Amino acid sequence: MRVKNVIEPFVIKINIEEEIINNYNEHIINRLSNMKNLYLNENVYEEMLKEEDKLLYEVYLKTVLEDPGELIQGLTILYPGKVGNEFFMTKGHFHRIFYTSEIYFCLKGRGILLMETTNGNWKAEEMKPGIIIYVPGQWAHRCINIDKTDNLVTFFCTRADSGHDYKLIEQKGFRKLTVDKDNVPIIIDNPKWNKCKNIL
Ligand code: PAN
Ligand code: ZN
Repeated sequence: MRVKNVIEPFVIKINIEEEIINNYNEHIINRLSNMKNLYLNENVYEEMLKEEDKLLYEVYLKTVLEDPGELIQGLTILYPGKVGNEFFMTKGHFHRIFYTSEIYFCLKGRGILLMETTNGNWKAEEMKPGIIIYVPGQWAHRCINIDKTDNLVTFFCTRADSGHDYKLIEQKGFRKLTVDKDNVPIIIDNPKWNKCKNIL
């Protein structure tokens, strides 16, 4: 039998009202300035940034050993808003260990989970309380908040060492975007897709 460090069982409590977990050990804050080149309307993006480096989403993580046998869990709170007519979203990523999968469990709000593969498949799943989405390995994933006022709160769980690979998304973007058209969220082709911007 493989010998590795044994950790103690533990419990996480989600406070849905407060939108927090009790024993997180990492807190990530993402602001507008972290989303350079990801939104379609660059002029509106720059104008908004001049006014305020708005808080777009926060992630509370419960990390354990970065071991393939362990899991990482957490809560993402994505605030409502738009850049131009494009809804606030997470950056989106592939996993560093490409074939690792993930569970998304929506607890609050209304959103879209946009997923795509490097060979051109894409899928958009509705997020609302009670919906659990299985994101298989090799699929990039991004949350979009399509509500005008409510936060989108999602619990996630993936392999502890799955990691994040943001490079491809930062360079190419997602093939699809979610925009507000006359008060209806619609998914459109991303005209900027693959216009390879080197933002590093
Ligand atoms: C999530 C995401 C989290 C933030 O924990 O990392 O929702 O999204 P970005 O990492 O794309 O900014 C996850 O999918 N982990 O693998
Ligand atoms: Zn992920």
